[in-house]
Amino acid sequence: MRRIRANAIAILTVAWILGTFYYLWQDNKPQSSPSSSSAQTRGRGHGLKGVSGRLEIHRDDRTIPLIVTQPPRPDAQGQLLGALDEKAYLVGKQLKPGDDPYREHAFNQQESDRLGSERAIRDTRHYRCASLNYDTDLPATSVIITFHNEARSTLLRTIKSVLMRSPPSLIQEIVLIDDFSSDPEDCQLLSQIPKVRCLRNGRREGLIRSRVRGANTASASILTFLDSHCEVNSDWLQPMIQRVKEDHTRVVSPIIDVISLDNFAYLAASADLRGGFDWSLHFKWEQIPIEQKMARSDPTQPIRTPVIAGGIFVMDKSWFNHLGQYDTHMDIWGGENFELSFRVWMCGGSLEILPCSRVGHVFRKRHPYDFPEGNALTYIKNTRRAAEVWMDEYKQYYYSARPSAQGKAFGSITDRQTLRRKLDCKPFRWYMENVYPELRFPEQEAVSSVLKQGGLCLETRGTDGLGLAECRGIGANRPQSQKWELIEPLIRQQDLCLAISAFTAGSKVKMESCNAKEPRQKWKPRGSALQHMVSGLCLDSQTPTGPPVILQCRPLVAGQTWEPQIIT
Ligand code: UD2
Ligand code: MN
Repeated sequence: MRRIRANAIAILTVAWILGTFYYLWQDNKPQSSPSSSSAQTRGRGHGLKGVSGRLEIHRDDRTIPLIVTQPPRPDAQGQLLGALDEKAYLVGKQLKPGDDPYREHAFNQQESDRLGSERAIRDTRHYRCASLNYDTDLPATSVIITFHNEARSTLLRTIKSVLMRSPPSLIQEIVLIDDFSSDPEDCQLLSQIPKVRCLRNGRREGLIRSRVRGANTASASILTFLDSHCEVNSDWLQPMIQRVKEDHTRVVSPIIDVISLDNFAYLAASADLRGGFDWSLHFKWEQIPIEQKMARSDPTQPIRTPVIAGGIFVMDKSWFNHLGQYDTHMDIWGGENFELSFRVWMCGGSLEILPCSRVGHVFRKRHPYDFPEGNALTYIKNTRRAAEVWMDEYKQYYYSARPSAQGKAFGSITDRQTLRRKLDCKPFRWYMENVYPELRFPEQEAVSSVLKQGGLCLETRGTDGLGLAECRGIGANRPQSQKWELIEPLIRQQDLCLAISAFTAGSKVKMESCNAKEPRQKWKPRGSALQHMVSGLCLDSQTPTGPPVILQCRPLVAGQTWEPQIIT
């Protein structure tokens, strides 16, 4: 009887230990649920707010996290905030009974106040990040936080998380720029915290000029920008400073986790996203292209991104200055992230997201503050400036996507155009081909036509074949196999594009998956001929029955004469 009891106890003990290990392992292992890779776009009340939240639903979104960032040691607590009376600071601005907790900040202030100035959060990094090593002599940074009427609890939590979760030697200072908030004490009182400095604007400047002011007074050689409602996570800073130290032309940002605007839960964002946009210059998170995803064997590697969200990034100070800081004629909010991103890429730098750096941010659905010139006009002014200076002939797509921008004032851009020339930046076409080839051209540009030669039409056959055949159907009733879209440099039919098989004369032309970056798919019209851009050879039907090839261009030769005829 005793033996049975002993055995039962032993079995239960082993089961309990195994269970505990399994539980811990589940929590720490890389996320594999399908939802973990899906970007979720949050609603946008006014249709202009450019940042969408992204959310990873965790099967184990428990209230008590197992892997948490280290809270500060109790003895370090006293020194952390210096002379600041934290309680008095927070109580000074609490909600009164009956107040709408969302009114002033567009997030649930009551929840934020209830949380206090610090809390443990889940370490959301891939488990492999924890074993990476960084240089011991990384340079220190100036953290720049600009704000206009931020809630005291979120602002203080941002600052405290930086002080608690960064190696102290890396934080040279925290520069707060109070962008003319109603109460100057929101900022002033915080300068009692060691390393924290407070600058107040004498009038509302907007986040762009405020950041430039902060950068100009920064004493460290590396700049770190943060929004005023963030919480940084374990080891957030080292990966970013390391990358910038290795190459000062890199501009790096963390994965931005989501802090719920309702209950302030800290939620891990998907690690498979990068920054993108549409032609109206509306920012969006998007999946990393499949080829890049397949090529990523190491989940701790940086992710190249066409644009950054804008609020959270690290940049070398001399590189920031060399590249022209920001366009200070942009007002209040919006568009500066495109301008900076285009400029960095086109003028010799790069942008990346570092998966081993995580920072939480409260994504909101509306702006809690006013825009003196109105929200829409300000966004148009700022994005028009970005488009006019940087997008060359591609700006026409911006205007077709945002017709209301035409004729709206945007001030003089001479200074920024001079800057672009002085820096000898590459054309926007280069950016499109090398950085963001996945950006589709607007639908309305895709005019369908037939490619006629004599009485015959170019058509596709089988999976990748081509040939000439009798033109069939009238107008929109043409068969799909004879409908072409000429969107420079591609000649496409749905997802397939005309491609040469080799760069030599006589090489066959066939169909393959479209990729605007692929040199074999680049064509341009030359008189009535279609010239392959790289080889300089022309599309030639050779014989009416055989597949087309590329041959030396010979003007007006029947086999090289193609008349695109638009299908109405
Ligand atoms: C995102 C960026 C934000 C900025 C913006 C485009 C993130 C996490 N956030 O919008 O940093 O790039 O896109 O412009 O990527 N502020 C001022 N003065 C103002 C208005 C705002 O100081 O007149 C402060 C504000 O208190 C906040 C920061 O600027 O700390 C960004 O504003 P936001 O949080 O409203 O912008 P967000 O996160 O929607
Ligand atoms: Mn923000």
